[in-house]
Order: sequence, then structure tokens, then C-alpha cells
Amino acid sequence: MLKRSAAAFLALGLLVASGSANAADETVVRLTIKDHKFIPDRLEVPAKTKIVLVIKNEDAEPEEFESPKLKREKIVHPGAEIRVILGRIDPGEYPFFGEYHEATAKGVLIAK
Ligand SMILES: [Cu+2]
Repeated sequence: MLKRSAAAFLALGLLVASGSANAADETVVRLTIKDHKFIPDRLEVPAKTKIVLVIKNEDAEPEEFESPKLKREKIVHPGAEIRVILGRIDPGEYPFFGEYHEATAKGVLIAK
């Protein structure tokens, strides 16, 4: 009985360990669209690490997150939240903008 619970405990420990290792490998960065602007408009992320951008649109109109340099283009519906997986990017500056409100919705992601 004691041996069995020790084995179960060890198995659970391994599951938890591998789960947290995956999470640590990923950097989640949040962007909010409000009043046709990106908040924040400047993001710093670690280079060469898996980056996941979570973009929430708090406006009543759709917006399109677009960055030719990041090769991403994705519509965010009003009230919706999307995940944009950028993968591991090289150090540098990556401008982005909202295609539907380009005059105000702009920002830059900086990988260091
Ligand atoms: Cu577009």
C-alpha cells in the first residue's frame, strides 16, 4: 500500500514537472485594443523564446492586428480575444498596426 502511493505520488510529480517546464518555455504577452489604440503600444519580449500574443478587443468595432515584419494578420472581433503565436523571433523591432484604424492603432514589439 505504501509503495503504491509512493509510486502514484512520483508519477504525479513528474506530470507537474513536465507541465511547468512547457509553461516556462512560453512567454505570454497581452495587448488590449481600446479606443482604436493598442495598449501598451510598446512591448518588450525575450528573443528566441516562444511568444504568444493574446489580443483583446474592447472596442465595439472589429480590428485587424497586422505586422508585415512578423508575417501576421488576424481579425479581432468586438469583445473577442485571440491568440497569435509568434514562435521564436530574432532580436529586433517589429512594428504592428490595426489595419482598420491605422492612424491611431499602432505599436512596436521589441525582442531583446
Ligand atoms: Cu490586413
